[in-house]
Amino acid sequence: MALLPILEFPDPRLRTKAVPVDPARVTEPAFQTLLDDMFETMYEAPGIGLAASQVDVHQRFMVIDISEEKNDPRVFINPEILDRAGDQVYQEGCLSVPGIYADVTRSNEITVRFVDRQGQAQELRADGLLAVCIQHEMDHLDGKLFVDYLSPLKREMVRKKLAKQRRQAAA
Ligand code: GNR
Ligand code: NI
Repeated sequence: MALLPILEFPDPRLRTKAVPVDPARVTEPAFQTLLDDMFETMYEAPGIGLAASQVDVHQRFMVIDISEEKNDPRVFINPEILDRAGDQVYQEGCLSVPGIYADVTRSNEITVRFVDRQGQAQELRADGLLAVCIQHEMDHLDGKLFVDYLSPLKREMVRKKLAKQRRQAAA
């Protein structure tokens, strides 16, 4: 097991569009180890989701666990949203934009098709926080961050605040 470094805004690598995973590779030990390392990194952070893009792996998959007890690990490989309904507003944060929180409007309910960690195709209807998290992680796979939903002025304020946080951490 290993903790992986998490890329932080405005690192241009976070803008990479991830490519699909070959489903035949999912059960290979190297891929399974990467999933375990991503869960360890997410739990340690701590976070409720982690997209491969955030650890500089530009392939379409993510890990999620929204449970209080951290005992409900979920893997979504090659996720696709088949259907959406309604809107919800949630105050989001991101491990790649540490210490920043902002309201984002997303679909309230989604149906997602994906491959699980056994390499099996699945379909899931999700709502609430799970739906928010799946949509947030899928944005990462397309090189998109939640701060992209803010005005350019607010995003610039976020960039400056993070730069200042880093200067103070280094001093
Ligand atoms: O840990 C996280 N919390 C969170 C809260 C509200 C909406 C989305 C998230 S995902 C985030 C972890 C992360 O950055 N995943 O990419
Ligand atoms: Ni994020």
